[in-house]
Amino acid sequence: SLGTQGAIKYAIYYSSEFLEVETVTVDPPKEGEVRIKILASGVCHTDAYTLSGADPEGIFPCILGHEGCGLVESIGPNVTTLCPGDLVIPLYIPECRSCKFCSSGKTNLCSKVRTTQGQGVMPDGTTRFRCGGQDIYHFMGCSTFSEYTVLPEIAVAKIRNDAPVDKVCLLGCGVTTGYGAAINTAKVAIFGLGGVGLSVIQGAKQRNASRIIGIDIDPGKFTLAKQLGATECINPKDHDRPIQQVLIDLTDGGLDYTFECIGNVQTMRAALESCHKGWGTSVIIGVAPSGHEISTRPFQLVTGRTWKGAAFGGVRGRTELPGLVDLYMAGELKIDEYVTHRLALNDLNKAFDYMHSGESYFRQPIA
Ligand code: NAD
Ligand code: DAO
Ligand code: ZN
Repeated sequence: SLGTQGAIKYAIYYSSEFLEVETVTVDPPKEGEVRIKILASGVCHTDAYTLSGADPEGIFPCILGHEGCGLVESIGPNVTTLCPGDLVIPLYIPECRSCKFCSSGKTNLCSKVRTTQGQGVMPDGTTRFRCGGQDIYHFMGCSTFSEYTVLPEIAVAKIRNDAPVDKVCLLGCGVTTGYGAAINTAKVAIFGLGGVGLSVIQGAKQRNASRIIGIDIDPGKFTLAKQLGATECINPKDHDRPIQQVLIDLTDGGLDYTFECIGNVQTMRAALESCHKGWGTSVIIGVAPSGHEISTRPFQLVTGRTWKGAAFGGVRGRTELPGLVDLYMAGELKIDEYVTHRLALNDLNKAFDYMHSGESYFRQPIA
């Protein structure tokens, strides 16, 4: 229920091993905050990872979800950039435009609310969710698996009001993460053809890459990868040699850029070692399980390869998401192709089942 209005609404919070639908009170926004009516949300591996209990930073009970879209329902005091009725995308990386990181012009990793967000609370140290007299924590500062949520104004991207919410919600994480990370370049390889990898393909195509090689152990992903711009696809299981060797031979010495979109430290190594000597750059996008470490021979770096990474595609959410929505509306960025199932909030556990079973996530043919 809404703190001030008493209407009954449902939200979802963690309870042992699955998600439960409960009635949750969502308090009104405090100073610098907005309350959002969530209209659509994607389901991402990071939600599943935290739900599984393997995430050492998971704080429970919480409301999961971080890939959403909705309408501003009400605003707290001193909110100047948003009004009730604005269509918005919540941001797990905010954009305050004043911290050291925002001011640097070099990164999107705004630090303004970093500490409290990691603790599952709002910037004033308290939570806006309560259930049965108990405080419920926020997740990634977003908690989009709820009919209402509260975010700081600096963590909300206002977008055009005519965008379809069940599509552009995917710009809240996966699509932006891949699309934003792509760079002007010639020859690229993408390891992992899920939502993130497919979006790197779209970004590479838009930036006129001459050769876009998709790599996945599931050939069911190749049809859509090619449809979105991959010039060729490779299944490492079809080869006896390590995939880096296959790629180096295929590309006259290696790729200009490679992107790891799996979250596996072995493929991170393969992606680096597939880069061309002297200039190749490998970008880590996949999130590896807690405690896993990357390795390679240092000579790989001595001989001019660069190893780097990006979060949320390096995109500054408030400034850049409206433009990505425009690209989608103009037909230049594909999102519809990624939507495999539509479920009601009550069926959220099914959405996780689909994701794990591979029935979802862009596998062709889709049942
Ligand atoms: P996904 O599971 O949909 O896609 C992963 C793909 O990798 C699958 O198609 C799978 O078949 C393939 N794969 C698995 N093992 C492989 C191997 N050894 N070799 C080749 N292919 C292999 O995942 P997604 O939603 O696209 O996300 C990809 C990664 O990006 C995840 O680790 C996710 O946590 C991460 N991510 C990072 C950010 C960020 O900001 N850096 C944001 C969102 C997601
Ligand atoms: O500023 O220290 C920081 C961390 C910012 C958050 C980075 C999140 C990157 C990956 C998240 C995966 C989301 C699905
Ligand atoms: Zn900042």
